[in-house]
Amino acid sequence: MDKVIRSLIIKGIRLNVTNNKAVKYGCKKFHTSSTHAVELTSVRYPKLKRGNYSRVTDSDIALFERILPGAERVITDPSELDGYNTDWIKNCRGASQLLLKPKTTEDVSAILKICNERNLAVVPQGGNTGLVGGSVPVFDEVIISTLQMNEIISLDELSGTLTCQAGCILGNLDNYVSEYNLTMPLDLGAKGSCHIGGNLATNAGGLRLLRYGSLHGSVLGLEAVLPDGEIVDCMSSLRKDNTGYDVKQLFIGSEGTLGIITKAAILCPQRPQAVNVAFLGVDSFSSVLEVFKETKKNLAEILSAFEFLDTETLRVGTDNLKMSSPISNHPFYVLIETSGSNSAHDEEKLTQFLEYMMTSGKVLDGTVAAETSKIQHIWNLRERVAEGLMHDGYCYKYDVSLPLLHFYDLVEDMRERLGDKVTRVVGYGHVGDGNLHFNVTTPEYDSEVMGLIEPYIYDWVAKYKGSISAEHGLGFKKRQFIYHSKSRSAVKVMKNIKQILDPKGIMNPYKTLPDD
Ligand code: FAD
Ligand code: 2HG
Ligand code: ZN
Repeated sequence: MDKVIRSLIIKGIRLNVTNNKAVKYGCKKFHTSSTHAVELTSVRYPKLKRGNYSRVTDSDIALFERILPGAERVITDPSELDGYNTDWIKNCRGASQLLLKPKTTEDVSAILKICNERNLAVVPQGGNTGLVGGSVPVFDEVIISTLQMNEIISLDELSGTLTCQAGCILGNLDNYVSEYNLTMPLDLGAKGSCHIGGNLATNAGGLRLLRYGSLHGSVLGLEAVLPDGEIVDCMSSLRKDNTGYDVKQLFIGSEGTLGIITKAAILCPQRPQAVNVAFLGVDSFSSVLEVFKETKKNLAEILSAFEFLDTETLRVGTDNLKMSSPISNHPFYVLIETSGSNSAHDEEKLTQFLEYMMTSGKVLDGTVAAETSKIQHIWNLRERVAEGLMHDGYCYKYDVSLPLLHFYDLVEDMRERLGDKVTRVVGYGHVGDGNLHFNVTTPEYDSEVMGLIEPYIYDWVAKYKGSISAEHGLGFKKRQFIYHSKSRSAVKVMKNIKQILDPKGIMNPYKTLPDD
């Protein structure tokens, strides 16, 4: 035992707010490489037909220039548009010839009114970090970007309610509220680029959903503009408000298909004063589950994240991003984060827990971060997987909810099915939320590999009553498979709502809802 236990470096730490900010809340901006190799979506999906929308004319552009005066607000230069036409994961590329950058809700309203009257299709875009092709045009939709809608409007310190425009970058908001000892209720690897409006539109989950719950609970108020330009004001900041239907919820997770979110009021929890991160090696996925069960039992009130990576995922960091692993190689790794208010108490609890897990043989090796840089390093191994996978070439990305008992069977089954046709098959994600990130890579897009993955994977997930999209949404790429996870009656209600709010279908067409 003692060999194994000796390799556990337990050094509890106390992170003050400043440390914590430096470690977890740095705002890394993503730099995307050349988009030239990305095939146009309309070419890759030749059966998809452009809707019967108008095309942008010179007089439309002149009108938009009058609504959005000043430099850099109406973009028509094709080379500048290229990055906005292409998604982060380089799977989808549209051919929009016009990007608009409103600053205010009124700007958005005026733009949409014209688009609706002219029957011009639009795609709302935040930080363009979405992973399902929802944020870029499929054909030539007008891109409406929230890049210039980045004002923090107010912070009510007493209630912890932050009110801001939709284009504020998540990491910037977190830095801002940290000055008041508050934290944003969500955190994700794309925090340096993604906008809060994009987070709401995708109902993003992220690394702390286990602790703070989904955005459906944290958003107290929301403002959105409907396709006809009408401004829907649901900007209440009350915790409790049961006056009829909760209209704001409709926009959370609607992926830009119902309207453009322009403002939000978000409830920010108290920032934890003590944060510890453990990185553990285990021998099997059933051990990951054992550790999860024990973690909940022993660390319940201070647990803030429970993530796992398989050994191939860790290699993405070590091979592609040249990062080092803090522990020796194992089939699976678990990342546990605790966040509390009493450092000594949390440290003691975590130390005792890990000692117990090591002696019982459930954990083979582990380390607890003692310094800021080490905590950052451990989180990077997890948060930068999506970035590292891109180094392999093309990435087939899946984000599913599954019952934990069948969680990893999917990865093993697919690995066998795909054999040596692919570079890598990886499984990782938010075990604590029952959310598996399953990714496959090849040097370039391969339709044979795609044919082996889809629809097989969706049938697999449906068999176990999982969800084909746990947190990334349906966007362009998954919408046709919606019936694998949603009943016909529920989709019918969705379509009825879409018809009422967007009768001309100009809002983000070809996304979320399936074709009839
Ligand atoms: P975009 O990508 O610009 O848009 C996403 C969708 O929202 C599109 O359909 C778009 O039309 C719509 N939209 C954007 N802004 C608005 C608006 N103001 N009004 C209406 N519709 C709008 N997701 C998770 O859930 N959890 C994670 O842990 C996670 N980690 C990620 C890590 C990395 C490295 C990356 C690249 C992505 C990750 N994502 C994750 C994906 C995730 O969906 C986004 O990062 C984020 O929520 C999207 O925000 P965005 O501003 O980039 O939106
Ligand atoms: C994460 O949790 C993101 O890191 C991205 O949701 C997942 O790239 C992925 O598959
Ligand atoms: Zn995720």
